[in-house]
Amino acid sequence: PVTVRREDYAAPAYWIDTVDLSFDLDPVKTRVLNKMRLRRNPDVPAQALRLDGEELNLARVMLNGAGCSFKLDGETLVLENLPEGNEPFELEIFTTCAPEKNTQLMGLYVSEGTFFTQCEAEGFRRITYFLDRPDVMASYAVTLRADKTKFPVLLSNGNLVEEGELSDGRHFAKWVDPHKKPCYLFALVAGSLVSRNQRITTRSGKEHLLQIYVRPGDLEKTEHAMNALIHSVIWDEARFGLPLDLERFMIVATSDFNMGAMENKGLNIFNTKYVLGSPATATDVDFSNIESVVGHEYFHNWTGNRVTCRDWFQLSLKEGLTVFRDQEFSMDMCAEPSARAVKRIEDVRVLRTAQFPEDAGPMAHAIRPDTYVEISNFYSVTIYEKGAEVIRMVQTLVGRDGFAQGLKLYFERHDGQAVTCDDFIQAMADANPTSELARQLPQFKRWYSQAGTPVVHAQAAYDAAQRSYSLTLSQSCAPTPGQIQKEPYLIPVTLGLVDATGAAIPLQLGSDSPALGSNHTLVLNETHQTFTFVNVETEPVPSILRGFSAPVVLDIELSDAQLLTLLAHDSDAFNRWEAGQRLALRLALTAVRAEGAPPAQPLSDAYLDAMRTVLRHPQLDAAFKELVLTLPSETYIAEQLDVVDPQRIHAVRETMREQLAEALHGDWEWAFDAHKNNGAYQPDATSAGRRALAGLSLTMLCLAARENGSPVWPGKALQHFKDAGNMTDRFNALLALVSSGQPLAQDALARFHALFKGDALVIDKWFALQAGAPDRGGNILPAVRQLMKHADFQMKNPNRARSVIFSYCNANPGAFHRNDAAGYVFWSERVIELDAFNPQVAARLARALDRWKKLAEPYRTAARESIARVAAKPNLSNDVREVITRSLA
Ligand code: HT7
Ligand code: ZN
Repeated sequence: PVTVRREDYAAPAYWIDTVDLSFDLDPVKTRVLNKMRLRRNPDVPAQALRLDGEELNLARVMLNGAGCSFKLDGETLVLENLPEGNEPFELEIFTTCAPEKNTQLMGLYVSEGTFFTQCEAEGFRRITYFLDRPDVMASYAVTLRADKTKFPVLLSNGNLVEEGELSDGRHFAKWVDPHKKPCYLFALVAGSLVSRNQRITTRSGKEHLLQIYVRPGDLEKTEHAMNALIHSVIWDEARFGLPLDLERFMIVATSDFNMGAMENKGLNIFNTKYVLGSPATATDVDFSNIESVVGHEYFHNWTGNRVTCRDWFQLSLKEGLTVFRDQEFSMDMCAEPSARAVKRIEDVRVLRTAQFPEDAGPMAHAIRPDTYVEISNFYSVTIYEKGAEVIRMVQTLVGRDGFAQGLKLYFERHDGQAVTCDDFIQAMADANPTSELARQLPQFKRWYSQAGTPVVHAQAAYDAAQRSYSLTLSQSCAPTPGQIQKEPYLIPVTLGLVDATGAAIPLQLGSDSPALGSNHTLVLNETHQTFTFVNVETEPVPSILRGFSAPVVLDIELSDAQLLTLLAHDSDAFNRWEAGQRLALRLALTAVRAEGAPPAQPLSDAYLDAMRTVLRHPQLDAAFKELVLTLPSETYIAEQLDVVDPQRIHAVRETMREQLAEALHGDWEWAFDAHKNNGAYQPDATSAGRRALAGLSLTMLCLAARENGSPVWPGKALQHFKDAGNMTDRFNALLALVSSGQPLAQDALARFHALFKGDALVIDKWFALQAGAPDRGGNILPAVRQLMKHADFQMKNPNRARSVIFSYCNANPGAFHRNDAAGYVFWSERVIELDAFNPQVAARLARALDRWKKLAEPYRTAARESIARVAAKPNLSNDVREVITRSLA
C-alpha cells in the first residue's frame, strides 16, 4: 500500500475543461463513452497524462478523433504522446464496467434494480478513466440510455435538456450541469422511482423545483425530508446569505449505501435511513437525523461544492464546516432556547464517546491529516465532529456576525475554486482583523495540525481578605502516533462564577478592568495562565467550559457539594448537565476501582436526591431531564480509566441503573404518567423530549420490576407497546422490555417483526435492539449468531450488517468483551468476511478494537490475537490493512 503525503501535493499536469459522458446502462455490462477536452497545465513541467482507473475494461482510446498510443501502468491509463503546447485536445475513452457485480458500492452500482453512483472520494475512477482528484473541475454533459420499462427515470446533475425514445424499448435523457465541478460530485440514477415535488420561490424571486425520489410505496414517508429541505434553503439564505443556485434540486434514496448521504451537485443520494420517516415507522431520533442530514447535504452545496477541497487532506474544510452548519441549523429550528441546549449536549456526547477515543487511539489524526493510505478511513469523527468544534471555536472567537462576515469573504475570494483549510481560516481572520483569532492565527492553526485531545487543568484559590478569586489554567496534550511533542493550543474557555445559592457573580478581571457580565470567554494560549477575578464577595463555585467552548477534557476538582450547586442552579444548561454527569462518573469510577465484587449500591443518597429533584423539577423541560437522568455510557466510563475491564464496567453501570430505578420508583411512575400520551404525533423537540422521558421512565420501571418480580409494569409496557400511536412510543416500550430482560420481551419482539416485516428500516431496528441488548450470562453472542441466520439478514446490505454486527461489536461492550474471547473471534471472522466484498464497511468494523491496548487481561491478549489473525489474512483491502496495521503498531 502507498502512503499519500500532504506535503507531496502537486498541481495537476493537465486540466479537464469539459466532459461529455454517454452511458448505455445495463446491470451486467454498462458501456461508458467519455469525451473530454483537456489542456496542459502551463504551470507544471510537461509530462505524460496519467488517468486513474479501477476495475474498468478498456475498449478504445482516441485522440482528436484518431487512434493513439497508450499504455496501462497497473490500473492507470498513461498517454505519453500528447500534443505539445497549450492548445486543448480531445480524448475519447470507451470502457465497460459491471454494476451488478459492484458490491463495494463505490462507482456505478445496482441497488434493488436501480442504478446509483457514489464517487466521493475516489469512486469516479471506477466509472471511467479520469484525473480523479478534487482540484480538477470540469463542465459535464451526460447522456443516459436504458431500457424504458425497467429504468423509466433517468437522472444526473444539473438540468434536463433533452429526452426521447430509442429503438428496442430503450430511451434516453441528456443532462447538463451549469456549474463546474470535481468528479467526486458526479452522479447518475436510473430506475423505477416516484417523486415528491415542491416548487419554491426564494428571496430573489427565483423559482426552483425540489424533488425527492423514492421507490413506489415510500412516497408518503418523504414529507418530513421535504420540509427539512425547504427549511434548509430558507435558513442558508437567511443566516448566511447563501441562495440555492440550481433550478432543480433532487434527492434520491437508496437502501444500499456505505454512509449517510452524498452531496452530488443538484442530485444528492441518500441512505433511505435519512430520508424515509413516517410517525408509524420512524422514531424521534430518526426524524431529527433526517432533518440534520438533509440540511448537511444541502449546505454542502456552498461549503464543499461551490468551494471545494484542493486535496483530500483538506476534507475537514468542507466536512467540519458543514457539520457546524447543520448543527447550527438544527439548533435554529428549535422553538425553545432549552431545546438548543439539549442539541448541544447531544452533540458533545457524540464527540466525547466517539471522537475522544479515536483521538487517543491508534487511528488518531489531526483534522487536517498529514498522511493516509486509504482516504475512506479518514471520513472520521475527528474530521467531522472535531472539525465542527474547531469551526465553533472560530465563531466563539470572532462572534456570530464576525463569522458570517468571514464566510462572506471566503466565498468572495474562493467561489469556484478548490482550496485549503488555510484559505478558510485566513478569510475568517482577515474579515475580523481585531479578533483574538487574527491576532493569534498561527497558534490557533495548531488545531488543524495536532492530533489528540488537550487536557485543561483548572485550579482555583479564593482570597477572602482580598475578595479575589484566581483561576490557574494549564494545558497539556498526550502524544499521539507520530506526534510526540505538542505545542500549546489557543483555547477559548467560557466561564461564569456562581455563589452557593446559585446566583451569578459579576465578573471583573482586575479593578481597573471593565465589568464582564456573568459569562465570559477567556483565551488560554500558554501552558500555564492565571486569571484573577476581583470583587468576589464569597467563595464561588466555578462553572468552566460553559457550552463546551472547546473540544478538551476539563480536569477540575469540584466537591460533591459544588457539583450539586451547579446541577441545581447553573444558568448554563450544558454545565448543569455536566455536573450531574461528573457526579455519576465519580460514583461509577469509585465502584469500578473498588476491591472485590462491585458494591451493591454504588449511588449515594445525595446523588439520588439530586436526580429526584431534577426529575420532579417544575421548570426544567423533559428532554433535558432525560439527558441528566441517563448515566454516562460504558464507553465514556472506560475512557476515564487506564486499564479497562469492560465486564466490570458493565456490571457497575447496570447496578447503578437498577438502583436509580428502585430508589426513584414512585418518581418514575409519576414521570411516566405525566409524560406519556402526547396526542397526535409531532416530531418537534418539546414533544420528542416528553416521549424520551416517558420512555426512560418505562425502562426504569421495568428494570425495577425485574428486581422485585412484579408483573405490573412489564404488563403495562406490553400494553403500551400494543397501543402505541407512533414508532417512538412503540419502540421505547419494546426497549423497556428487552433492556430489562423481561420474559414478555419475546412476545413483543415477535409482534414487532410481524407488524413491520417488509419495512427494511424498521426491521433494522428490530435486529439492532437484540444485538445491542444488555448481556445476561453471555446470551447476546449466541443470539447474534442466530440473528445472522434469520431469513431477513443480509450481510451485503450495509444497514442490515450494521444493525446486527456493529450493534454488537461497536455498541455493546458488555456483551462483546467476553472472558472466553468468543466476541473477538466473531469480530475477526466478520471483518474478513465483509472485506471480501465491501472494504469500507469492513474497515469501519475493524475499528471496534481500536482501544485494545487499554484492556485488562484476559481481554487484552485475546484481542491482540484476534487482530493478528486478521492481519495474517492475505489480500486484505488497503482499507482494513491500514486500520489493522496501525492498531498493532
Ligand atoms: N461527503 C459525503 C461522503 C461520503 C462518502 C465517503 C466515502 C465513501 C462513501 C461515501 N458516501 C458519502 C458525505 C457527507 O459528509 O455529506
Ligand atoms: Zn458532509
